[in-house]
Amino acid sequence: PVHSRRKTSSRQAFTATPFRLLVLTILQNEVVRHIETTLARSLFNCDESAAYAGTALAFRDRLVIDWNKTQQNQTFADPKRVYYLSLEFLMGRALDNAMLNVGLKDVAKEGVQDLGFRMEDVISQERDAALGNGGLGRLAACFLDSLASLNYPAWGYGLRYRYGIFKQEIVDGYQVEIPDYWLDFNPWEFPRHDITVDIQFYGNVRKYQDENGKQVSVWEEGEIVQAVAYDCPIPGYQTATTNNLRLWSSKAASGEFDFQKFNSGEYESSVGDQQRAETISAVLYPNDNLERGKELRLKQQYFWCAASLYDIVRRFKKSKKAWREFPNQVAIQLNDTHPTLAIPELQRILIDQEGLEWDEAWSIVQKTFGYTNHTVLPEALEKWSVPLFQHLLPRHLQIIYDINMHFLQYVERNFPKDRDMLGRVSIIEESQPKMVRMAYLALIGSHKVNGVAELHSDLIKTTIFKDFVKIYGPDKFANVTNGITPRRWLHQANPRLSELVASKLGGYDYLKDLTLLHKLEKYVDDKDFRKEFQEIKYANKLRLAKYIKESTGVSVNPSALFDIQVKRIHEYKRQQLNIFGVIQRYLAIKAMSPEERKKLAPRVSIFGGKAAPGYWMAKTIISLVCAVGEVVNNDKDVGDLLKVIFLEDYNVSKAEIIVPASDISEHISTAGTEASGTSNMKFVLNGGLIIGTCDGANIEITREIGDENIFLFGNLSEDVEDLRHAHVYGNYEVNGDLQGVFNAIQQGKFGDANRFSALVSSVVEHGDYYLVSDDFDSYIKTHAVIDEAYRDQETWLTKCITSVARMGFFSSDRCIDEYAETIWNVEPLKPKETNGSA
Ligand code: GL4
Repeated sequence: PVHSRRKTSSRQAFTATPFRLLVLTILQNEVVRHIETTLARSLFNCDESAAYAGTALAFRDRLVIDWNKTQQNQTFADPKRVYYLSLEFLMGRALDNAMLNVGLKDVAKEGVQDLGFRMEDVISQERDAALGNGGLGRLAACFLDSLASLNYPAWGYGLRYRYGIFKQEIVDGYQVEIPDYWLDFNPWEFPRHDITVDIQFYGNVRKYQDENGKQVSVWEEGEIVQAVAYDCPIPGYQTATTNNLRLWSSKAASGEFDFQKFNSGEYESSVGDQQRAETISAVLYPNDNLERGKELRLKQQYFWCAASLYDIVRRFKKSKKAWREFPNQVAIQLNDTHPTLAIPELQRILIDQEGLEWDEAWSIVQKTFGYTNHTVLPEALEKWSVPLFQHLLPRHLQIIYDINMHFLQYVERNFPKDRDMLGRVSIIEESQPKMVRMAYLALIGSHKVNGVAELHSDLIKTTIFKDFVKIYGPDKFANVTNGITPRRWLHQANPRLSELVASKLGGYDYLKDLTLLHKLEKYVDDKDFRKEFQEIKYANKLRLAKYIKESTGVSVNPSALFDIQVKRIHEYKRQQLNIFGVIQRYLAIKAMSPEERKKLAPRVSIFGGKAAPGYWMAKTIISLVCAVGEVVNNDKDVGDLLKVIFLEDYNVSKAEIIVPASDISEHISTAGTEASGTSNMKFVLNGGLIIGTCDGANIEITREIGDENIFLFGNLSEDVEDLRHAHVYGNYEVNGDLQGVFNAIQQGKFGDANRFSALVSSVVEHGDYYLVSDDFDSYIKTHAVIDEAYRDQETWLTKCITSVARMGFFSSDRCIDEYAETIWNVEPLKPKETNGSA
C-alpha cells in the first residue's frame, strides 16, 4: 500500500515565527473561550483541571474537523473498510497524543505556560481510558493509531463500559480494587443519540413455510435492549485521516422506563428493567487470559456484535451493491474469540432477514471474517454452555448447529478413516453440559486465522488447532507478529530520545517508517551521541525515582540498575520467579563480605501490575513482593544494594513513565505460554535491555537485535511437556538456592509464612506447572551475567544503542500493513487536506 506522506512536517513549518505566533494566538483564544463559555469558568479561578478541559476542547475542535472530512471522504469514495471488533481498547490518555499527532504540542505548551501552567501538569489531569485488561487491549489501541496514521479506512467497534479496569490500591501489602468510574468528564466521546440499535435476547424461534415452500425461521418475543453509539475520534500522526472508534452503551429500549408498568404501580420493577439493561455495558470483566463463563459476559458479547453488525450492514446497504460484493467492501477482524458471535449473527441476517440461501450466505461470511488468536492457555479458551445459549440466543444456537453439521459432513467425507476426528473438531463439545467451543467456531467461520508472534503461530498449528491444519491445509493459518506504535511509545513517552533520534536522522520521518532507525547504528561510536543517549536514560530514571518516592515513600538510587517487571500478575508470567530471585539476591548480599559488596552493582527491583480480583494466587504474589520490600528496604545492612518496589495501579499513563526508565526488564514466562508480549518491544525501543525466556516475541526481538544484546535463559517450549511430566511422575528435588529461598520464607523472614505457603507448595508439592524450579538456576546465573555486564557501562551502552537501531520491525504500522495485505485486502485512502491539522 502507498502511504501518503507530507512533504513538510509541522515542526519544520512552525519555525517561521509570524505564522507560529498567529497559531499560538488562535489556539490560546480557543482555550480561553472554552474555559469561559463551554465550562462557564472565570479565568481568575482557572485551575489545572480547567486548563486541561479547555485545552482538550480546543484540540477536540481540530480533530472534529478532520474527523468529519475523513468520514465524508470515505462515504464518497466507498472503499473496502476494515472493522476491528475488540471487547477491549486500552487507550490511555488522549490529549498528549492528539497534540503530537496534530503537530501543535510545542505551541500548545507555550500557550498554557502563558496561562500559568506546566503542560505536564495539565496533561496529567486526564483520566486514562482504561477499557482493557492488558496486552490484548493495548494492542487494539496501537492498531487504531496505526490504521489512522496509515490512512486506512477503518473503524473500531467496542463497548462503552461505565467502569473500566479497576484501580488498584495496596493496603497493608494486599491488593484492594476500587471501581474506575471514568466518565465524569470525557471530552473525547460524542454521544449519538440518533444512532441506536434494538438488540434482542431470549425468546423463541418459530419455523414455518412461506408461500414458495421455503423454510423460514423467526426469532420472536424475548427482551429488547437498546444500543446507543458513542463515537471517539482517532487521529492519525501528521495526516488528516481521523478514524472512528464506535463504542456501544446499553439502555432500556422503551426510553426512560416502562410507563405501563409505572402506571399500574410497578414502579420499582420498571426502574429495575432499566437498570438491568444498563448493566450490560456497565463493567469490563477484569480477567486477562481467563474466561469465567458468566451469562452477563455472553450478553455483552452479543449486544456488541449485533449492534456493530447492524451498523456495518446498514452502511453496506447504502451502496446498493449486490450481497456477493459484501466481502469486497467489508473486512471484519475478530480480536480473539470474544466477538465470535458476529459469525452466526451475520449468517442469521443473511438467511433470515435478507433471504439468501445457506451456502451463498456462508461463503460471504467466511470471506468477511479473519480471526486472531491471542493465547493457547486452556483456561482462556472460551466455551459457553449449550443450555445458556439455548436460553439467551435460541436462533444462534440453531445456526451454530447447522454450521457444525455442514462442517462435520465435510470432515467426514474427507477423513473417513479418522473415527475420532469428528468428536475432536466438533464445535459442540460432548460434555455435561454440552459446550460451544468458540475458537473452533471462529476458525471455521473465518478465511484466515493468525497468531501474534512466530512461535505462537507455530504452536497453534501443532496444539489447539492441529486437526484443523489437516482439514483446511496450512494456508488458512498465518503469523502476524505484534507491534507497538512508536508515536506513543517513543515520541510521547520519551520525548528527549525521540528528539535525539530525529536530530541524527534528519527529522521525524522515522515515526512513520520505523525501519529508518537502522541509520542510528552509525552513531554507536559517536561520543556526543553516546553521552546524550546515556544522559537521557539517566534523566528518565530520575523521573521514575521521583515518582517512586512520591508514591511509595522509598528513596532509590537513580544510578542503580533498574530491573523492571510490569504486566498483569499471572503465574505463567512468573512474577514469583522474579521475587524468588530477589530473595536469593537479598540472602546472598547478607552473606557477602564488604569487598564482595563493593563489587556488586546496586539494584532496584520494580514490580507493577494488577491481579484479577478472583485470582488468589496472583494476589499472593503481590503480597510477597510487598512483604519482601518491607524487609529489604528497611534493612540498613543492605542499603542501596537492593531495593524492592511494588508500584500501585499500573496503567498506560504510568507505563509511559516506567518504560523509558529501565536498564533491564523481565519477560520471563514459561516457554510457550506468552503468545507475544508487547511491553518487551516498548522497553527495548526505549533503550533498555531485557532478560527473557525463549517465548513469544522475545524470539524475534533476539533475531532482530542479535543474541549478544539480550539475556536469554531457561528451558525451551519443546521441553515443557516432558518437564511437567517429570514433576508429576518422577522423583525430583528443589535445588539448593531455591530451597534456601523457601527456607527463608518459611522461617518467617518476610512475616507470617502461612500467607505465602501456597506459593511455595505450588512448586514443591503441586507439580510446579510453570517450571519455576527448572528455570531458577539459569535465571540466577543470567542475573549474575547482567551484573557483570552492567559494570562495563560502555559495552552496556553499545548494546542499548544497537538494540534501539534494530527495533524497526516492531512498529504496529508494519503489523497493520501485513494484516491489510495478507488478510483484509484493503488499501489506504488518501485524505483530503483540511485545516484541522497543521
Ligand atoms: C494476550 C497475550 O497474553 C500477550 O502475550 C499478547 O501480547 C497479547 C496481544 O496479542 O494478547 N492474550 C491475552 S488473552 N491477553 C494478552 O495480553
